[in-house]
Amino acid sequence: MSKEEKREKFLSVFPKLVEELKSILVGYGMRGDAVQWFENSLNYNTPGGKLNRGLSVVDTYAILTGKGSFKDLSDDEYFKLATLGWCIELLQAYFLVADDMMDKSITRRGQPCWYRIENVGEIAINDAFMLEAAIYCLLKNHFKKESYYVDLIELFHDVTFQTELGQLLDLITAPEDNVDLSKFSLEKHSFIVRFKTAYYSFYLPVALAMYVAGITDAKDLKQAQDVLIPLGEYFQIQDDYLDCFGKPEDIGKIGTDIQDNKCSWVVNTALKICTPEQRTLLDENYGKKDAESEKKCKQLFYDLKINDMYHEYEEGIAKELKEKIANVDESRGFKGDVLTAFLEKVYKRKK
Ligand code: DMA
Ligand code: MG
Ligand code: MG
Ligand code: MG
Repeated sequence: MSKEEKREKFLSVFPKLVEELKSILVGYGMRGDAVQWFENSLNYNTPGGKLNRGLSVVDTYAILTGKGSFKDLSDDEYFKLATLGWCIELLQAYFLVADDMMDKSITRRGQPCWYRIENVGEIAINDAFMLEAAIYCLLKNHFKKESYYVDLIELFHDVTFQTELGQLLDLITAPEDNVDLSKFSLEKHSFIVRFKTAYYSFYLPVALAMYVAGITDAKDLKQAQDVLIPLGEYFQIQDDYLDCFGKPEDIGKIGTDIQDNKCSWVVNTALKICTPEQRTLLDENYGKKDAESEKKCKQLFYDLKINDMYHEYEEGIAKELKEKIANVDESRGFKGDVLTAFLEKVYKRKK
């Protein structure tokens, strides 16, 4: 099955889940306009991205069970795995709706951020909560009878909390009114991004598929984590890089990290190599809420050849991760190919 066919098949499951979620509201006797609102929020915020996280649940399961091509999965099996995949996409939707408000972003996936839609505004906060709640409605409807039901719930809860801790660090390391670049470091950055991105984007899809496949030895979950967390860090470094150097038409969003005073990989790398004069320019312009100051910072990042350092980093980390994957112990049923599939999805991405 081609990549595009896999995506279409996965997308075709979503409307069924939307109907199922709507019927819960109808069962509570909710008014039609409320049901319609929830449906609009689900459809606006959940599909429309790359769907890497959701698709990876099905992919990982197929690799672990030796059903490498999707066509070997039964319809029921596929639907279950895809439902779990959509649960991660709902978690992602929940985080993004809130993240865009907190980061004051303008666009997401090539359209206005949800909170910027007319008549939505701060109702988006409640919509975010409802996107999260939808996860547990779906888990209950489809997995309650499984022996691993509690494991799935605990995994979602743990990973959600880890992400929220990461978001907390991301936000309090970037105060709006007090730019102090001496507080930034690549070590701090690494810690933040592992929490805000790596657990839910990389560890979660694999761990979910492992539970369904029955490959849940603590040693195997750890093997997965030992590669997926640094891989997730690499992914967020790409996100930071693309925020500054990517094209909005490719990444579907307009970068905000410079104006938001974010402790991003780009500024941390610049801080490591800049001259005292360049440092003064950054002190005076980074985190300022105007396009002129942002432009000066961006120009400095170009002058410092952050692009070259990024490509160097990318080659180094890809090599390191490949070596780690080569050393995976497959004796209990876990497969290094699961991790290779992730690395290939991420390596040299432009969006
Ligand atoms: C991403 O941080 C983390 C979460 C949990 C959404 P970010 O603000 O860099 O993401 P984006 O660049 O997509 O707004
Ligand atoms: Mg953001
Ligand atoms: Mg953010
Ligand atoms: Mg970003």
